[in-house]
Amino acid sequence: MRIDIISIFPEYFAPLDVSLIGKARERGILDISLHQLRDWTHDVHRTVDDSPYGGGPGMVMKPEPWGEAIDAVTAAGAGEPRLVVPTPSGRPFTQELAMEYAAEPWLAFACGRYEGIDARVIDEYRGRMRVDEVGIGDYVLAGGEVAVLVMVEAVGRLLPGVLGNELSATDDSFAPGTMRNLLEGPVYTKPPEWRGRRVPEILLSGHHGKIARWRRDEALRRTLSNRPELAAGLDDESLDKRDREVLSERGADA
Ligand code: 6GU
Repeated sequence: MRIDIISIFPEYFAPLDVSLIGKARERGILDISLHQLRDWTHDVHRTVDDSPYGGGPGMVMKPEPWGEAIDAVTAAGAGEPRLVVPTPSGRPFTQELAMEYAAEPWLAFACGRYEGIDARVIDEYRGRMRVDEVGIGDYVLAGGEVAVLVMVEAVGRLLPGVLGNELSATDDSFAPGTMRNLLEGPVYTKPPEWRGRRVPEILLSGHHGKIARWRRDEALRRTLSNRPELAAGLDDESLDKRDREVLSERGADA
């Protein structure tokens, strides 16, 4: 997969040299290029922002450097990328969208700072390629860079050959399938007792059926406790009698 990232702070992306994503790049599974937006300015100050029309606080990113940058980056390749514009006003980034992106051959990220990018830039490229405005949660970051790090990691780990264990990606809390909309329960490793705390005996029992049932109980309890709106949205069809019992247990706060 090819990924282009345009930003006024390409240094923000140093973490992409490390760990899982760094290794995927070394192996040629991921081809990530960073671009300095200011390289497409023409004034001595390399200006990328200006005051908003209509007034208001902050600054808006000017359309001309963005137009030149996106034209240049997208000209250097076959076809067009899917253009992702990180913004707190975007659609939510979810595991489902990560999986959709993982199936794309080419993604381009346009990182805004300040109050955002002049809206005509998005209108311009919507006529030419798929453009998504995407946010990563209900809080406001100083710019799109950290959101792009989040998205690239979530997408990159789904690419074939990136995870050592190909099963790990499908067993995640949000992956569609059996675990869809259920959080993962607690996990344990050796020693069997640490500071007087025992690992739940069921996990040492070797009863695979009982272990699977216990894990599902814990997943349901954790979902109910940490994400009640997810628990409420669980489809009745996917719940058995025991699931319903666990979900109706009174919590300490009930
Ligand atoms: Cl994508 N950008 C910014 N600046 N803030 C955010 C965000 C993105 N997602 C959540 N908050």
